[in-house]
Amino acid sequence: MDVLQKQDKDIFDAIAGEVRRQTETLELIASENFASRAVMEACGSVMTNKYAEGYPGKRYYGGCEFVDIAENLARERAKELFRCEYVNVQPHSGSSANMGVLFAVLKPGDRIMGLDLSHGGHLTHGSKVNFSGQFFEAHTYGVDKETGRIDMNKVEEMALEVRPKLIICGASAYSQGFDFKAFREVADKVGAFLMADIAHPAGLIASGLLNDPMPHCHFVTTTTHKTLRGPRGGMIMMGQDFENPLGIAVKTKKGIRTKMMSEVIDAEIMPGIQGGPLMHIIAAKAVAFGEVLQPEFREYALQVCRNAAVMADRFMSLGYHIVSGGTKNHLMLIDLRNKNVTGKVAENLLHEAGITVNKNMVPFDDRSPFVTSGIRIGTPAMTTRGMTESHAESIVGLIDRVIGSASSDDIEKVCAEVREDINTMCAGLPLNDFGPTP
Ligand code: DSN
Repeated sequence: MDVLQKQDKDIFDAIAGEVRRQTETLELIASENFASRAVMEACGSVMTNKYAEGYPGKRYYGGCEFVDIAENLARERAKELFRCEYVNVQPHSGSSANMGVLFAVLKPGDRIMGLDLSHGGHLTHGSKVNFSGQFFEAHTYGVDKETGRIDMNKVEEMALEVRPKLIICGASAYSQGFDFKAFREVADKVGAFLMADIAHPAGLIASGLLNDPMPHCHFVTTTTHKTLRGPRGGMIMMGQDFENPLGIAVKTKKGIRTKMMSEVIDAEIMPGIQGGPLMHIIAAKAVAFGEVLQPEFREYALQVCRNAAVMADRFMSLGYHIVSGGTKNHLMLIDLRNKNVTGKVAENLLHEAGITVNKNMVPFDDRSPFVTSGIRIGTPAMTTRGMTESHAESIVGLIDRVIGSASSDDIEKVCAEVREDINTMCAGLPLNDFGPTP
């Protein structure tokens, strides 16, 4: 980074500050991770200079022979990883991937069903402040008030009443697995498409640790930067391509035929909603998928789950309420109402103590999204740093010290002491396979 340091000190300093922040504090945001040096080198490569609208072998620009190699490798590796027949690696984000599918198979005003944002869903699953709730008539299902878990009988009941064209399963703050087979049975009963958004647990699914959506869902979308530990981006997959039942006919040399769904999705991503693909990011996706295909990645994914399970158990033994009663994946949602602390206050105090989490709505929350009654905690990033069960136990103790002292006069002192413990815990643990300095 010496060129950047000489040319633009302000940005260099901001990046150096971020490196220090990531290195010295504990990252527990469930959707964040630390990409490898190889992934970051591809992100920072000359492929950022290239326009390549279109797809490998069929571009609107010349000079695409090397970016084609990168995109083909990303596609082939993703197919191997997720055992799927079709993949589009061009979506700039998870939201773009979801938009690509929704716009490809729905018309404005069509009905969709997804998990409510305040019950662990995502903005793009039908929230009123998002395109998914504005272009479409969105109906959201929730978790059961007692168990905190999705009740498939209620999902079916709602689907029979609403008769949606698309059902979305997947979440950003749900610590149980999804029964994709049961969702498909519901979708088939009402003639709906089924889309799984596996942005959060993708790395665990690729490692075979959670149910596989591919045999059951028409579409599977993901981000590439969470448990997959790649560059920031999105992707759309189909276990099997199929003839588009919406029946858009195309003229070919051999006559008229119905478009395949892969063609419809490809066209929706480009030119439908995106222009030139981010070829440096696509190259980095290929690198990340190459890493996930290595046996060591499965070990990493197992440790992510072990760390989360230990934390959830320890929290519960200290009287914390984990929504859904535990975790089967990389995250947990803690309802802090019995601790008399809001999510906002907990997030701020933990930040003072060198621990980064995000405030999060909990099911049936009576506070606004800016305040909330909960926090979400995830283990992908700490596990990348090499932390194991003993760290997980200590971290819960430190979080409990801060939250338990929230209304005491000593809180500043407690945060400062915890911050020192966190610095000591993080010292000597590189973020990934690279050292702490830029
Ligand atoms: N913002 C992401 C998360 O934190 O889960 C989802 O898009």
